[in-house]
Amino acid sequence: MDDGRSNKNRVTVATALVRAFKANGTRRMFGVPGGGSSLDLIEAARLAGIDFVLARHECAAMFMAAATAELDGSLGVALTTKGPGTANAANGAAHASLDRCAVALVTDGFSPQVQSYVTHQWFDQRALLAPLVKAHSLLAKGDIGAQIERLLAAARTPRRGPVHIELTGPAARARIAARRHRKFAPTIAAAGASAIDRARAMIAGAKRPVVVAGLEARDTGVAGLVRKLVAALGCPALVTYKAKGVVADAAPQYAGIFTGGLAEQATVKQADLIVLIGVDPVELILQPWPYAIPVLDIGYTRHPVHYVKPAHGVYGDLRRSVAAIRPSGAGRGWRRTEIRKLRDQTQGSLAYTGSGTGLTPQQVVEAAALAARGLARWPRATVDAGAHMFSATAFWPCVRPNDLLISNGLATMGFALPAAIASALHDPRRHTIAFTGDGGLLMCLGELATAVQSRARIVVVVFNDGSLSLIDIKQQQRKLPVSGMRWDRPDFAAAMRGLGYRAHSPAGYRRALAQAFAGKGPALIDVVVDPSGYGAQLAAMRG
Ligand SMILES: Cc1ncc(C[n+]2csc(CCOP(=O)(O)OP(=O)(O)O)c2C)c(N)n1
Repeated sequence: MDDGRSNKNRVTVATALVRAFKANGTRRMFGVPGGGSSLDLIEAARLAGIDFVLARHECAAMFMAAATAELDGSLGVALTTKGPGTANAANGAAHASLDRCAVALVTDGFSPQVQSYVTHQWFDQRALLAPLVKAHSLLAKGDIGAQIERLLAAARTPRRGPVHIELTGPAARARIAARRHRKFAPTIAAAGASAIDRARAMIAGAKRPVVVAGLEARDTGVAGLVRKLVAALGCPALVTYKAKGVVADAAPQYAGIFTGGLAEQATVKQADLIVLIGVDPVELILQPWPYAIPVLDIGYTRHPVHYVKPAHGVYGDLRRSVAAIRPSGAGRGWRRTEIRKLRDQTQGSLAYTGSGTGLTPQQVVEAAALAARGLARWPRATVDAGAHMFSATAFWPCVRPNDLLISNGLATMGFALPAAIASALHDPRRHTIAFTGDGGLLMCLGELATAVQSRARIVVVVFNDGSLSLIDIKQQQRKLPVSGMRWDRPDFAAAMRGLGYRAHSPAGYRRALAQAFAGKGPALIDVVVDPSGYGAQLAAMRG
């Protein structure tokens, strides 16, 4: 804190903080500001060359920060005011926590002096966010520079997650000694040689191994090694939703998505060893582990709560672990044709026939993929929570890691649009297509204005079924009367007047896609979909 020494070589806490962000790769911050520390941070960021993107809701700002951290491996940053802004950000903090995204959430706070007489907007912000964040600081006392480094290290060390900085205006403006912040690189010890040897022996002894790649396998340097491993083993590779693209959909080994449900069981039940690479148990659905097959678990750390007790675990620097497992013989028990058949069978089980009255969700995704073929770069997809998610994840092909962004650990609605905006800002020359239900879009509709203002190159495709379908079908499965699930289909295209195209027919949808991809800014296609096949699809996916 300010000890009265000369101001030479001294900077405000706000400046020190944004410099540390910048050293950790931050290029833009997202948020909805308040009148206290937010203003100091925005100005310090401007001077440091970090853009501030004004979101319309703090939760969306957190989703944008989290998506940015996933895409460029940097530190995502969001800022909010105190009280309502902090409370609004809480669901975003839950997403960053359960989807393992390195994010600094800087909220305004109340100084002890103000707290002595104020109750307006006050609640214990630290306590609200405590279960969601890895670390917290007021940055008000002690060695502030060291605290900043500790916070950023906590956010960026696997399992990555959010940290909470509760910064009052006076604390942001206090002066501290300037220091050089460096990019934090987590030091993760390599797994022991004997653990690696045993893993190698298990793989060599397996005739029909199957590899399941999870969210940690997206990390730089890891995905390429996973691809080499499955190619050398010639075995089926499944990916979690977040790991789509770690093994490309077009790869001969690609066998589909792994959720812990039913759809993948045809493949996995034929294996004699399940090799989990970077799978975080948060990625799997609420069902017990269905296999009695031995599991080899390779990851950064052992997860204390897991669906399965692995026969063997290799924990440490993931890249080095996967690199060290050089298989000597291929998984002799698998034939390529067999893997292709299993993949087709799994995809086939998710096929969506519908009632013939409108576009099916599968058609919506496949037509978008067809229209995207003409583009110079394959678009990134973002996907919301809901029944449309099954078709979007199964039928949208991915080439590289993070070609598809999704909230899976938290599985929150209202994610796809903000994540698409972050994706477009990260990669302005590449299109992003946001697949969302009408319910999810209604939760973050204001971010369409953010998309327009930031000229984000996004195409929002709304599966407009006038219903919270995923819950609607669960209500029907329980033979309960339909109640509390449906509304009149909103006319989103009208809401997006001047940008939107409403599509009732396959031909109308194809025309809209062509126009949307040809445009430079955001576009929205409001597709009237037939929801009649969701029940069968859910049963095929999860059992
Ligand atoms: C923030 C939030 N609220 C509620 C839920 C529970 N939920 C999961 S899917 C779903 C329905 C989503 O409806 P919609 O966005 O229209 O997509 P659809 O299921 O119709 O494809 C709900 C309510 C959730 N996951 N996240």
